Amino acid sequence: MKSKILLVQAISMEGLDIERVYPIGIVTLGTLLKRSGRYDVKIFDMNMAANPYAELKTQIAETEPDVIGISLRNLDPLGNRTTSLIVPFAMTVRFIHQFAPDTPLMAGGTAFTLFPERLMNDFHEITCGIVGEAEKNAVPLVDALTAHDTLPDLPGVIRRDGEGLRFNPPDGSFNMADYRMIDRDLLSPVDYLKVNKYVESIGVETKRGCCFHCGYCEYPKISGRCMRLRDPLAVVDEIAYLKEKYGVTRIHLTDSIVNVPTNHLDTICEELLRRGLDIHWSGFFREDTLTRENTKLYAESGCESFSLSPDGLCQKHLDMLDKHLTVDQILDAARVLADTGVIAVYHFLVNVPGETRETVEEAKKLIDAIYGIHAGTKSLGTIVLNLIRIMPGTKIERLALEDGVITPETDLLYPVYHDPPATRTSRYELEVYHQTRNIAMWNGFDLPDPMK
Ligand code: B12
Repeated sequence: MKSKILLVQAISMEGLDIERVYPIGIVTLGTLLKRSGRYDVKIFDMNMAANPYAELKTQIAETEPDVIGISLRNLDPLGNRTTSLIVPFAMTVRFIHQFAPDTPLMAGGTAFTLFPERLMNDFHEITCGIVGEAEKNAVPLVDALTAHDTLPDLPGVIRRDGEGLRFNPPDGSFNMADYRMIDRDLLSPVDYLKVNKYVESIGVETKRGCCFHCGYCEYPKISGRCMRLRDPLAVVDEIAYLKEKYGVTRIHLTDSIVNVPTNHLDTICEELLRRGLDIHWSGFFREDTLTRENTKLYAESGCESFSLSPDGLCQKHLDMLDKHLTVDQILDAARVLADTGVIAVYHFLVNVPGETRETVEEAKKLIDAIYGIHAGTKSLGTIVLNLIRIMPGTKIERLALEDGVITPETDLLYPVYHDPPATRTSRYELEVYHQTRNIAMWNGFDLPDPMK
């Protein structure tokens, strides 16, 4: 007889009006367990439930699981907000323990991966966890949980050992050439197709890992620095299947950076065109590999929004953030993107280490230049200005400690932003500056020359 596994996607957002995301991580885990042939898997996404805690109780009662898994995707909503998603996670863990006190509870997901030891120490209800990807360790771990054996010390597994913890760091060694399309029948994408206004709720992976070293970023910690690629044709097979089986026509390619290496994305787009797959897609792009030819290819193959995260609003900031990018490269990319007519959205960071009156004025020049370039085709979706969420182990954490923005006692599990008081208002000044231009662009207002 098969053992029963209940997988729970913890609350990933604040409020109900926020854009939802199909939980590809937990569905990947469910697929691995189901394909082992030893498990019946049920997935419950609390984000789609009208009354998530009551429905969780019902799910546990109906399933009577042998093991429960909980996925924590997000720590907090970012975007300068101070709400913590650890709060609903804590409540969920406690409810699970109350309704299924003897059932082993296994945790995982991107946010769990960022604070595994801390979360295991804070929440004793969690039996064990997987840090990073689950492809090579989930089945042996669940086998041991169901057999009541000692848990295996495989890379990525964190478990209790008496009063302490044993943690074998992940090695990111899963070869993405071996990736098999996940079993979305475990959680139908159909319910996710009508819930959002902007974001493509259905994600497809084309690769894992990120080779860049941006000073604030945790992506390499989550999936490694080596970019591991899926077969581009298999990616298109998956997109075609999603369209045919579930009617999915809008897809987010979930890679850290979708257009590096460039030829990988180019092959995917050429194949989308060759098969005449009429779908819309988006992803996060790096600026310095965008050309007139490849942006045209991306647009023709269905790219409906170019998301960019140049981050630095002036050269000094770009260098400090280790972006290995120049202001000119950002503007060159803006020009080729604007010519496609497809919406571009730029994400920048404000009040970063080294913010001064001069950097704020430089930032205004870059904002003007971007608006100027996109004005003709009205292709600037928006500019998003965020503070840096300080994460452990990053260059920004080190600088924030040196500058006294945080102290060694500052608890980074909960949202802490780099926002030194002396330059705190630069964010609002730049927000007014860009929003005024945004409204003028979309409504055709004339603006006085900002330089006068
Ligand atoms: C793609 C992406 C998006 C896309 C999603 C589009 C879509 N339709 O899917 C967009 C741009 C919309 C987005 C939005 C947001 N995102 Co986002 N996103 C990502 C990104 C780049 C990839 C996530 C992904 O799909 N990975 C692929 C899957 C297969 O991997 P996985 O989830 O890690 O799952 C594996 C393992 O974790 C494990 N696993 C997963 N669950 C479980 C459970 C158990 C029990 C076990 C054992 C194992 C396990 O097994 C899986 C297979 O190996 C990550 C960063 C990254 N590099 O991971 C950020 C990331 C997850 N996002 C993040 C955040 C914060 C957000 C937003 C709140 C940002 C915002 N303000 O809008 C929103 C929230 C949206 C929502 N409703 O949840 C943060 C979360 C950490 C944090 N700081 O809180 C990350 C880590 C980025 C960051 N800034 O550091 N995101």
